[in-house]
This record gives sequence, structure tokens and C-alpha cells, in this order.
Amino acid sequence: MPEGVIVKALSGYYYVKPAIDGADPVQCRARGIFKKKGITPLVGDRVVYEITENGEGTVDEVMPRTTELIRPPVANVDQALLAFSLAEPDLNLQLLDKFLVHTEKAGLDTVICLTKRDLITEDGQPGENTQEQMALEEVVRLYEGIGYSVIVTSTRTNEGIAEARAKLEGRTSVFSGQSGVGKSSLLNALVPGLALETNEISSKLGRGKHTTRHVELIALEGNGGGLVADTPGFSQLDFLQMEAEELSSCFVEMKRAASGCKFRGCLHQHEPGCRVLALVENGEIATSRYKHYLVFLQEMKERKRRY
Ligand SMILES: Nc1nc2c(ncn2[C@@H]2O[C@H](COP(=O)(O)OP(=O)(O)O)[C@@H](O)[C@H]2O)c(=O)[nH]1
Ligand SMILES: [Mg+2]
Ligand SMILES: [Zn+2]
Repeated sequence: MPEGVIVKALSGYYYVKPAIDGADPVQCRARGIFKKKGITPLVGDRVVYEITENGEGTVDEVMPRTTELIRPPVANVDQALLAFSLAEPDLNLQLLDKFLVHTEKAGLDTVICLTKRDLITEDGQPGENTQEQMALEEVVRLYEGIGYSVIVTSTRTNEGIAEARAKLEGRTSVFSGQSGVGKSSLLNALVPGLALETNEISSKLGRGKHTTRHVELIALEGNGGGLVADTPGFSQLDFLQMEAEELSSCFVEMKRAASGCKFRGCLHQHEPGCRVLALVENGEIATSRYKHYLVFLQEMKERKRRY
């Protein structure tokens, strides 16, 4: 029986893309057996399906998942592409660090995509109302230094598009980022012929409206293939299911340093013999990252108190 991947789930139907390049998805119903077993097929699931008489099909078997994201609900994702615009809206490094906590927690490889390169000055200076005045080069150096891939893109000049495409090949990736940063535009540039709806930013609010409603995987044809989910992003970035110690381990450079802390379970605040604090002091760990860590730690504590 043929195999494929669920690329869309809508109104009780699952759209299964056959494992053949260029083939159109088959509209399928899930077998009743899944409901009995309490399995809900997810977008991203690799499945065995069967074509029925009317040209539709049935999903007969769901293969074991390697990963399972809850928000957005996608199975088998192995990579996150975090889209952050350099301007309109201004680059928000605190939000980027928050997204990174979530991709680390989910165990995903992360590519940071800095979009709208054409909107900042030639020498990479940020807009005036950026909270943290960090030039492009500095931002790239910071995150590459931690170990992340950073790609700078513009859908106006096509800068970085080929590089982004290469990163997506052969993998299942989720695109995440605030609305209005250019996710759909980027996908349109990456996939010839795709015409995702993009939206203009309301200049008053500095953010776009949500036009991406359901999760859908888009196939990158040719070369190594690959699937990409254009999603509104991790909708609720809260820290409810996280312990303080886990938070610090999601800052990977702190995690690496933590083995050098005097106390196990060190939260890197005021503990004596804290290696992280020493590295912040000597500049090996960026102040911005450490500051955001403390902000999130505080947020977590406040959350816990409220619930
Ligand atoms: N100047 C510039 N504008 C862009 C770029 N990419 C997207 N935009 C614009 O940013 C707005 C939001 O883009 P969209 O792709 O809908 O963002 P999404 O909400 O993240 O999917 C639209 O007005 C796009 O035309 C870019 O590289 N440069
Ligand atoms: Mg969009
Ligand atoms: Zn410490």
C-alpha cells in the first residue's frame, strides 16, 4: 500500500501527499480504528493509505512519530526556522530568546532567519525605536557564536533565499515568528508557484493581522525535498510547564557553562562560584541573553504564584 505524509487536516479530512515528487495530495478519511485507539492523525504524520473507489482514500496506518509539537500541532518536525524581521516590526531580541527557549525545549534544530534586510541601512544599523540597539553584524555574531545558523534575507532583493532553501532541504521545518515578519513572503520566495496570502502591516499597531489559519505543510519539490509548515507560530509562549532549572538549560551557552558552577542546580543569580556569572562578567556570555534569562525566570515565578 502507498505511503505518504499528511500535509493538511481540515473538516475531518486528511490530505496525504504521496511519497512521489510532484504528486498531488489525496483526500482521505481516517479509519474508524484510530478513534477507538485514541489516535488522532496529525499534520506531518507519515502514513500508509489506500485509494478508495471515489478517488478519495483512507488513512490505514500512522507510523511512529519522531517528535510531536502541540502548538502548532505538527508531527515529525525536526527543525524550526524562526523568522524575525530587522525592521517593521523592529527586531525584538527578547522575543527571539523566548522562541529559542521553546525550540530548545522541543528539541528542535533552529535556524534564525533575519528578514527584511532591505529595510535597514547599508551598514546594518537598526531602526531608531529598537529597544536594543544592536547592529546586524553584532546580532549575527552573537547567535552564530552560540551555535545557531543565522540567515539574513530579503524577499525584495532575494538575499539569503538560496541559503534558506538549502537549510530546508530534506527536513520537516516549522516557520515561526510574530505575524508580519515576512514568513509567508519568504515561503513564496522559496517555493516557486506558491502564492500564499501575505498581509500588509497596520502601521499603527506595527503588526500584521493573522491570515494564516490552519496548519499546512508545503512541499519543497526537487533536490532533497523537504516540508515546511507556515504557522502563526508558537501561539502561547508561556512557561507553565517549565521548571527554573530547565529554563537555564534552554539557554544553550549557559547549559554548557553550568557544569562549571559550584552548586548543582545553580540558577546563576547570585550563587557563589557561578561559572555563568563569571562568563557574563568577562563577556563570553552576552549580557542581552543573560538579561532575558532573568526576565523569563521572573515571569515564571510570577506565573507560578498566580496559578
Ligand atoms: N521590505 C520588505 N518587506 C517585506 C519583506 N518580506 C515581507 N515583507 C512585507 O511584510 C509584510 C508582512 O509579510 P507576510 O509575509 O505576510 O508576513 P507573515 O505574517 O509573517 O506571514 C508584507 O507587507 C510584506 O510585503 C522583505 O524582505 N522586505
Ligand atoms: Mg503569513
Ligand atoms: Zn551558575
